[in-house]
Amino acid sequence: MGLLKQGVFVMILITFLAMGIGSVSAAVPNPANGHFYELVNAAGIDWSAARAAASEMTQGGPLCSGHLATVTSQEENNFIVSAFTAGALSNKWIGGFQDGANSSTVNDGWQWVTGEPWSYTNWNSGEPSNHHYTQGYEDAVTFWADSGNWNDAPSEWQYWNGGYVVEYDCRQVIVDIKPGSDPNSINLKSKGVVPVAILTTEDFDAADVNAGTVTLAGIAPAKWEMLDVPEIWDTVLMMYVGDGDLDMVLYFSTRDLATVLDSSSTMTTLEGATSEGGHILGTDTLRILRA
Ligand SMILES: [Ca+2]
Ligand SMILES: [Ca+2]
Ligand SMILES: [Ca+2]
Ligand SMILES: [Ca+2]
Repeated sequence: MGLLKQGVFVMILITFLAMGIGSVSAAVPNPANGHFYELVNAAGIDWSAARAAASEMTQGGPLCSGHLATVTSQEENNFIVSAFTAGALSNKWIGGFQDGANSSTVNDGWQWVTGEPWSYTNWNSGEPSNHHYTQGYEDAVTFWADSGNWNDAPSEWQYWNGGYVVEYDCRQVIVDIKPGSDPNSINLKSKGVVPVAILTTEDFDAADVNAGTVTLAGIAPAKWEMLDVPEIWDTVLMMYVGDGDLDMVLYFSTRDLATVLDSSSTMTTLEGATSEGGHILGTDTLRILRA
């Protein structure tokens, strides 16, 4: 590696470290709540930087942004430990903290970054301790070494084996109402069906969607199939063509949609789950005709 290349490599490394992103595990879905979890190894990251980095991360798109994991039940704690192992979780931050007014105390004012109620706890024996109060109060939660239990630690601490657990409430997918046509006009008086595609992308396979769980504006599809929908503009053919990957196409009865959409509808939401139980979410625009 030449000097210049080395310099570029170091700069890239520094950029990654500045973002608080070291090695990131693949997101693991928890079928119990549909949320996805990632363990990020980021040596030397303090709790506030981890909180900021987690909030910048997304799962598929901005509708599904991350936050430091909020571990609000024994089931959720068990899931995280089984997904990543207690050893790998040692000294990794999660989303529990004390605000400034309560940071000098042991038990008061603990809360979650999402505002979810603070009720379940999994403190290691003797924790929370507020032990290192001279080095900044112990006001943030990490996993204790090799146990899956919790420790309160100074939020300024930068563990050599640090990092954090990110939780996403969903995974965003790309939804295309009436693939190959734009705008997505829907005539609510028609008796046909509206095709709606969930696109396969570089990091998402639409075949992983459990079609039986999908709804559009709360409506279940009449039928579905896998096919490669027109999605790329071909400048030679002057038309949209497929990209070679199979997408999921779901067909919704216009009469069913007419019960929930009206002439003011300009956007609608598709929801569902993957076959592994992760919650998926996507939106697309639409234009209602003759409503
Ligand atoms: Ca949670
Ligand atoms: Ca404290
Ligand atoms: Ca402690
Ligand atoms: Ca495709």
